[in-house]
Parts: sequence; C-alpha cells; structure tokens
Amino acid sequence: MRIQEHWKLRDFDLGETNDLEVAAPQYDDYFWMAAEVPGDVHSTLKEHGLIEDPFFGHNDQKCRWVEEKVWWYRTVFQYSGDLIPGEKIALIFEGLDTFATAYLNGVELGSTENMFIAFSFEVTRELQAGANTLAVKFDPVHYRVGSQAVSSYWSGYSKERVWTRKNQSHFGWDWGPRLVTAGIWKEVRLEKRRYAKLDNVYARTVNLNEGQADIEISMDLLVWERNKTYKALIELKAEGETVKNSILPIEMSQGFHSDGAIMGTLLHGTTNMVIEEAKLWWTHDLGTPYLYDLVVTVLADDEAIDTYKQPFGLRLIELKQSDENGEPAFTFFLNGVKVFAKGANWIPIDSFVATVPEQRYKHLIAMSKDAHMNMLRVWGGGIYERDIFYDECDRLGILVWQDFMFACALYPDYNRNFMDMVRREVEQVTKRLRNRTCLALWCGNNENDWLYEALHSNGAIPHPYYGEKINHELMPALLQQLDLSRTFWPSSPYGGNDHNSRQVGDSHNWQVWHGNREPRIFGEPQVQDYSVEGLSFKKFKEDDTKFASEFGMHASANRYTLQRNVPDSKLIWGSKEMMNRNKDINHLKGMMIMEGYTGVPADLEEYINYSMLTQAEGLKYGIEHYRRHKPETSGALFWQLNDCWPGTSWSVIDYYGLPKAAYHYARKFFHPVLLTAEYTPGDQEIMLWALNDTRVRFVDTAHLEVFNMLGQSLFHTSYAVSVEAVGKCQLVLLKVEDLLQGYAASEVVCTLRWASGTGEEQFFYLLDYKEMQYEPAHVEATVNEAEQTVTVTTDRVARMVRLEIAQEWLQWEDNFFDLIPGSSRTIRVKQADGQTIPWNTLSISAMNSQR
Ligand code: BMA
Repeated sequence: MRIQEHWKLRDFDLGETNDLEVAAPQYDDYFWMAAEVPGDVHSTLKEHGLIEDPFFGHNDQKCRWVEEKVWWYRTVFQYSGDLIPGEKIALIFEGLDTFATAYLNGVELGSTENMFIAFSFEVTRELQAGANTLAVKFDPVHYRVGSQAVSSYWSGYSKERVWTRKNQSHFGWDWGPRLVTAGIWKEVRLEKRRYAKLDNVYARTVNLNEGQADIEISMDLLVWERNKTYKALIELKAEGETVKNSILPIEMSQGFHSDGAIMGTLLHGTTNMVIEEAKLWWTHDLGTPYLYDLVVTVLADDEAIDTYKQPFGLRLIELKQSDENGEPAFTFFLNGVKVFAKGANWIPIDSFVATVPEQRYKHLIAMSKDAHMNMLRVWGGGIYERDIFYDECDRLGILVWQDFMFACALYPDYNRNFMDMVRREVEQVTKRLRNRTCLALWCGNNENDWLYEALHSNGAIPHPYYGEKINHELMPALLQQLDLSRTFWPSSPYGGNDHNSRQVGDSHNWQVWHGNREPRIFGEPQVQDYSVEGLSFKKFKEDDTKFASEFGMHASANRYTLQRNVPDSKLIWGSKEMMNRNKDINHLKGMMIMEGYTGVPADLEEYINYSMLTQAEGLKYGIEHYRRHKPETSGALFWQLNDCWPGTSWSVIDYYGLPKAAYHYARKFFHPVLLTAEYTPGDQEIMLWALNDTRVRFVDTAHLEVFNMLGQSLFHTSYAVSVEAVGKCQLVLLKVEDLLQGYAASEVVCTLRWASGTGEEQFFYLLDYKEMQYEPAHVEATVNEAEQTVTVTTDRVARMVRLEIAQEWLQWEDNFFDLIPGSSRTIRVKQADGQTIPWNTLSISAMNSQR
C-alpha cells in the first residue's frame, strides 16, 4: 500500500520545536502547505509560489535559506487491514533526502542519513486500524554535518558533501548550481508479509553454448516462522508463457539476519536452469535486446507468500583487460562479440530529480539510442538512477557503466560510522541493480584516485588518500561476495603509471578543454597549458587511450532555453546573467577553443553558433579518431549527455530536451558503419576509412564528392568496400590538391556517403571554420503542417542550418546540418509528448545566412 496522499509540509527554525509534539497525532497542521510525495521541498515551495523558479536568473541564490531550515512532512492515512498470525508489516521509505527521522503515531521509528538507499521500519504493532499519523523531519545538512564540514581535506566544490550520502552535485558542480534539496524523494509504502520475506534474488547468465543458456539463480529469504518448509518456484517467461521453470529448495541457513527492521533467520538457496533455444540480449546495434521475465514465487508449505519479478536478458558481458597478444586492453565483449562502446556520461536529469516525470527519462534514453549509443555511464557525482533509467536501458539495449556515488574528493574512510553507512549502501545498491541486464561494469568512483595522486604530487594535498579504503578494500571485497558476473573497476580513470594513463585502463581526456598536459607519470606535477593550441580539440589525435571514458567541450544551450531563464534585458553575450549560466569557473577555456576553430563570438547569436559548431566538430574529430584507432581503443563516452538545469555546459542535449548541434553530429559519427576522413586542417593528404561495428561483413560502395559553394560538383570518386564484422579498413590515401581542381581549400566542401544510403551523408571541410570562405546563403524553409515537416533549400552551400521552434522537447529528424544548393532536405519534427507545435515561431538560419 503506497502512502502518497495528503502530505503536508512546513519549515521550522533549528531548535524551534519539540519534535515529539510535532510528530504527535494531535498536533495541528491545519495551516501547513500541501506537498507532493515523492517530491522535494524546493519543488513544493515553487509550486505554491513561495520561491521563484530557482533556475531563472540568480534565483538559486535567493532560495539559499531553504537549506538552513528544518522541514517537516506529515500525513494521515487510513489502514484497514487485519493482521493474521505470522504476519509482519514494514514501513518502507525508498528514498529520504537526507538526514531524516520518521515517526508513526507519535513514536520515533528511527533516523536515516543516506538518500541513496531504502530504509524500512517494522510497524506491526505501531500501525493502527483506522487513521495513522506519519511524520518525517529533515534536519539541515550543515546542522548534521556540523564542524566536520570545515574539514581541510580536499573536496571539489564544497566541503560538507563528503560527509553527506547525498547527490554530491546538489552542492554545486562545474555544470550545475548549488541547490541542496530535502524531502521524501521516492515512494513510501507499507508492505505486509507472512512468515518470511524475500530479502534478495540474484540471477545471472553463467554460460552460453550452442543456443543454450545456463543461468544461475540464488535467493535469500528472511524467515521469522521457522516451522515451515520453504521453497521457491522459479519461472522464466517469454511473452507471458513459461519457457522453463524449476523448484528451488531454500534451506541453507545463514543464521541471524535483519533487514534493518524485521529480524529473523536468513535462508539461502541456489539453482541452475538451462534454457534451450535461448534468445540472447544484444545491444540495439548488435542485435535485439530480447528480454524474458524472471518470476520468483516463494512458497511456505505450498502457500505463496512473496514474489519477485524482473525483466531478464540472457547475455554474457565481459571486460577483457588484455588482448590476444597479451597487451593491455579495455574491451567489453557481449556474448563473445567485441564491442566498441559508443556513448556518453549521464548526470542527474534535474536538480530536482524526484519530480521528474518518467517520460523525460524515456525521451533521453530513446534519443541516446537514436544517436547509436550503446553505453551510458552513470557518473559518480549524482545518484544511483531511478528504476525507469535501468528499465529503459534494458529494454532498448544500452549498456550501463555504473559508478558508485563518490566523486572528486577525499572521503572520511577513517570514520567508522561513515564506513558502516557506506557498507550498507554498497550492499543495497549492488543487490538492487545486479539483476539488470544492461549493467556492464561497477566502478568505485569518479576521478578520486587520479586527482588525489596528481594533487598530492603537486604538493597541494599533504594528507593520505582518504577514501582509498572504500574503493580498494570495502567495495572489491563486497562485490566479490555479491556480484561475480561483472568487473569491479576501482575508479575512473584508472590503470597505469598515472591513473589517467593511456597505456592501461580507461582515461579522461581533459587535455582538451581543461588544458591538462598529457602524458604525465606518477609523482610528476599535473600542469596545464592554457593556450589556444593547448586546449584545442585537435589534441585528441595524440590520444591512443584504451578507452576514453570522458572528454568534451561546452556549447551554448538553445536560444529558447536561454530565453526562458535569462531576463530579456540581460540576454546579451558577456552579461553577468549569461556568465552565471556557465558554472565552470574559468570562462576563458570556451573562448580559447572557439578562438582556435571559429574565432571569438561577438554577440549571443555568434556564441550560440560558434560554441555549438566547435563542440560538434570537436567531438566528431575526437570520436572518429578513437573509432579509427580500434581495437586498441575500445570505447568513447563523451562528457556529457544531458543537463540538470538550463545552463551552458558540455551537454549535447539541453535541459528542455533540445539537442545542440553535437547531438545531431553524434547520430552521424556514432553510426555503426562509418565512412570517415582522417584529416586535420592544413594536412596535404586525407586517408579515408570504413568502420564496421556490426556482427556481419559490410559490403557497399563509398562515394566522395567535392563541391564549390555554388553546389557544382568538382570531384567525384567511388570505392568498392568490404569490411569484416567488427572490423575496419583504410580505403585510400588522397592528395588534397587532387580534390581541389584549382579551387582554394577554403572554397570547397567534401561529402561522404554510402551508395546504399546506409547512415547519413557526412560533410567535411579542409580548413577550420574561421579560414573558410562561405558565400552568403539564402536558406528557406517551407512548412507542411499536416505532415509535420519542414523542407529546406539554399542557393549557396549552407553551413549548419539551424531550425528553431519555441517549444521544449522538440525532436527534429535532423538539424544543424549542411546543405548543398540544388539539393533539398525535408525534416520531420515532433513534440515528444505530443503537444501541438507552434509553427508560427519557426525560424531558420545558417552560419553564413544573409542577415
Ligand atoms: C570530469 C567529470 C566531472 C566534471 C567534468 C567537467 O571531472 O568527472 O566531475 O563535471 O569533468 O569538468
């Protein structure tokens, strides 16, 4: 039974109340405000007009007072169930953010201090027939963390976060504002069980062999009635029909156990099942992500007492850390097939994640799939995601790299209470997520090992590496016990001489954007090169990493997104309001990267265009390089997919779900079958490559064509191509001068396409944008409202055609594309939630439009 109705909320000052009085059923909360549960305090205040939208202007500063207060939630709910002998009732909070104390009918049930895990309380005797009063008090973080907050140990962006098992980026990050939320952020429910309850289930594929899949299922049962015989019916179902079932005896006693609330004896059972004619789960690019349903029904003397259901895919995932020749590698194999991991880093979808409709998760993950991403990394400074995230990744065939939630800091592993809490967290999270088919890897943290060692070598941190015990002792030991089916990777980046070494393990390329000088080795200071060349995306070509798990650069949010959140009079390039959108303190980095490629923007329009083009071309340059470098490089996850607020950041999709240019580029450069030109502006030669990441040989004809700005074809050639499964081949080395036919490099555009129409046409240019000589183009759009299409034409080569409509979550079939005169593009557009499109707000431009 869910408890989600009639919640009320009120703030108090510290020490203002007698807690038991406020928690008591007779307390008068008549004038409190109504609150949504699940939800959070800020969203509730905004809903009632008590704070202004924290994302608009500088409003985040105006609502800093929220985190200073004590917040109380109260509700009265009706309970009508009878209690049958042998039954116990638990009150379960799936998520409390963060320092909470729960009271039922005036009785204090206990306190919590971790937003990442569920807490349950046994309430068999406290629950009453009829009305029940449930109250939850949230203490301010600073109050509970107290003097520890002024710890002198290194912690990026804020000090108190390391003591607080809460979304670390709530305290502000280099892409998001400080908004320290509080509240009941996940569901609250009562759960009644008889004799026993399922503590956990663990299911994994252990072997695949000639159409057969061998799966192992084990489970733990928390039992308080021992005079029963327990067993479980295990069923694997496909489209509702049972494919295979098995009875699992549950008998191996593990002794006393408590789930934190209910006490009893833990019983354990394990069984294997062989599935014939197994339909395997593949990532969407390698096959079909087929899912069975795993259903476990617990029986006590043949009476069904508990059940567990989970979509379950038959698949083997393995991370190989050396190749056929024994050289270091970092390659995922799915069902024995080498995977080049293509994707992005995922940050929390919102500063107020509790109130986000599931639809938004669905849209973002579908967009990732449409951009041919086969892996998302849940980054360690946010949250273990909501179930909908993993549901969608399972369903759509996207692998998940899962960090544990520790990032860019030293953590107090010398403190026993803290370590006890971390241990519970790791155990619970592992049990919650280990049956997820999409989950490919556990990773201990984000950048702690690397940054500690580098800062220590710089002399900036004299202390020991606090936190080391978490990811080098606690996690590996727990995962050894709880999940044998995946690699545990201590940190990202990790491996080699310098944790960010490109020779071993994964690495983060923050040479581009943050200017880090690479390579370095242990003990050397980490130095920066803040020059135009030092920050340039052309540095990617020096990177021969085994696996690039972070790299990227900023681009502006779409104009619509800025307009909604920056006061009109301040929507000017260089204004303080615009600067406030960017939370990366060194503003010059973006300017210098643009200076190298597009030139420095003079106004907002140029900033939007230049930053978007630089990000798109920069990611394309880097990712095509990494892909050509396979199999030595086996993955490219750029930083970052999404935004938690309407800012300017590394994201390729802005807060309102509107893609930046780089998203549409990603749909092209991540295509599993890619024609790519290895070329850096200024080179005299171009190497053409064909890449195939699919499981079958790819045979086609590749076309290269060169046009002048009027759209006249200057050069055209084609090559018969045959690339083996998961292979690559060089097609031809071309001389630039042969392509030019007497024109200057600044006057031509080159295109690449497959004769079969596979993938999309790719454009490339022989010079940086700022060196090119485009002619003023007249781009035109014709709308067909019935068909929901826009047809675009131009009279000169149009660079980065930008279609805009003032609406959120608009899905353009393509956007930010280049167009050659004589050809036209018809682009379908839909609003993700089916809203009517305001066609009257349509605008079209290209970077070289006639203004
Ligand atoms: C890496 C990430 C994040 C950060 C990003 C951009 O350090 O792990 O912590 O937001 O780079 O600076």
